[in-house]
Amino acid sequence: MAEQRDRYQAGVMPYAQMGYWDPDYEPLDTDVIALFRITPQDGVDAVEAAAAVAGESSTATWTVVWTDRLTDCDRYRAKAYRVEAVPGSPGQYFSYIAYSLDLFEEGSIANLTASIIGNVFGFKPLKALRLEDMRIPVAYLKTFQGPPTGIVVERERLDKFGRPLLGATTKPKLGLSGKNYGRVVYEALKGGLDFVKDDENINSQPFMHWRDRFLYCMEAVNKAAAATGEVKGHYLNVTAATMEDMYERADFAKELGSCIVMIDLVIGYTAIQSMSKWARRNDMILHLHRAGHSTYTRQKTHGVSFRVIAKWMRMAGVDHIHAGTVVGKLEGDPNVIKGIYSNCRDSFTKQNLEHGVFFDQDWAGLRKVMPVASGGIHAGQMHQLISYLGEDVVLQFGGGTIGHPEGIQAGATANRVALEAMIKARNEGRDIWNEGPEILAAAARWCAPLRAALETWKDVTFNYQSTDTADFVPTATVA
Ligand code: RUB
Repeated sequence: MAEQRDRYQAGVMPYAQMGYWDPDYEPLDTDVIALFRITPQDGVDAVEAAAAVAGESSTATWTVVWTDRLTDCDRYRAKAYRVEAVPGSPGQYFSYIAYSLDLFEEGSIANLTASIIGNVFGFKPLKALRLEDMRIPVAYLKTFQGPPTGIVVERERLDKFGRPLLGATTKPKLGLSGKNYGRVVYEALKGGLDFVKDDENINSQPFMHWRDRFLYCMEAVNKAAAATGEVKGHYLNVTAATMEDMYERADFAKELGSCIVMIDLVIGYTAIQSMSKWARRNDMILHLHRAGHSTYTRQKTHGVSFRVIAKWMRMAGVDHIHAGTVVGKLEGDPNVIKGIYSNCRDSFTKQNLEHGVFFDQDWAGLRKVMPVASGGIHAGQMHQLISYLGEDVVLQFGGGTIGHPEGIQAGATANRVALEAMIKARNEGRDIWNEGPEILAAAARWCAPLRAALETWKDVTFNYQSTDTADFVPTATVA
C-alpha cells in the first residue's frame, strides 16, 4: 500500500497501492471469501488485476476519493491476498479475496451478489472473470433461514425412505390442454413415480391457463394417491410476472392440497427468498428449476460456477434444485457435479479441488437441499445414476417415462422397477456399477415395461466433452 502521506493524493493510483492487495492478510473466520478466475488483458499484471477485482467489488472507484477517510476504510476495503496461476491454463489466475462481514446486509442474497458479481464483471482491464467458489462464514449463514423443508422432513412428509425419489417432467413442454396434461400426470404417478413436474416454461399460456392446470393436476395427484396408497405430488410452477401473481398461484396450490410448488431461477434472488418464506409459512416443499443458469455458469472463463449458485440457493432457501445428471443430455462433468451435490447435501463440505470445491464450508445447521437429476436420462442408466448421485436425489425421467412405447404408466413402472431392483442389489452388497446391466436384465425378465424401456433406449448416451471441468486432476500416488 502507498505511504499514508501519498495515499489520499487526488488522482489515479494502482488498486494494489490503494490497499486492495495484501499478501500478508490472514482472513478472519467471519470474512466472506471469494475465489475468482481472472483473465487479465494482455500486459495487465495479475496482482493488479486481482486488486482491481477486490476494489471494484467492494469500496473502490477508478480514482482516489478523499471521502474514504470519512469511513473505516482499511476494514471495508476487500483484500486480494493470494494469486496463483491456474494449472494448465496460461493467462488465467485464481485470486482469493476476503471481504469484511460488515459489507453485507444480513439474510440478503441480492445484497451479497450486488457486490460480488456487480460492476466488476464488466471491468475493462479483464478479458474475463469467473466466480469459482465462495466461503460463507457461519456468522453470515446464520442470518439466512435456508430450506423451508429440507431432505429429512421432505422424506417424512412423503413417507419414502432408503431410495432416490422418482419424477418426470411433463412433455411436450408446451401446448397440452389442462385436461390432457392432467392425464399425463395421473398415468405417470399411477405407474409408480413419486412426483411429476411442470416444465420451466409452463406458466399460464393461451393453450392452458394456470388454474386449469392446477385443478386437473391435483385431481390426478389425488386419484393416483388413492389408487396406489402412496403420497404423490406434482410440482406446480407458480412462476409469473409479479410477486402478487406468484403468491396467488401458490396460495391456490396450497388450497388444493398440493405438497409442493415450483419456481424458476429466472424470477431472481429476491423473489426466490420471498417464495421461500411463503413455503416455510405454509409447510410446502419448494422446487427450484434452474432455467437460465447455463447462460452464465457453463463457460469456464467467464460467469459464475453453478456450485456457487447452489450455495446461494441453499442460503436463499429452496428444497429442491436441479443439479445435473452426469449421464444425461445436459452439461455435467462427474467431478464438478459431485462438488455441486456436496454443497446441497453436506452438513460440512470439505475442500476438494478435484471436485472444484476450494474451501471447507460449515453449513451452520442449514437444512439440506434435495438435488434433482433431470435431462435426458432413462431406466437403462439406473446403476450409473445411483453410483454417481447416491440416494438423496430426485431422478427425473421426462422423455424416459412419457416416450415409453407402451404408454406413460408403463414408462413409470419401468423406472420404478429398475430403481427398486438396483437398490435391492446395492443393499445386498452387489457391485452395481459393474453388474448394473445384468441386474436390469434380470429384473426385465419379469417386467415387460422395463424390458421395452431397455429395448427402446438401449445404451443411449450423450457422450460429449464437458465444458465446465475441474482444474485439478488426481495425482497418481506411489503404491
Ligand atoms: C427434462 C428437461 C428439464 C431439464 C432441465 O426433460 O428438459 O427441463 O431437466 O435441466 P427430459 P437441468 O427428462 O425429457 O430430458 O435439470 O440440468 O437444469
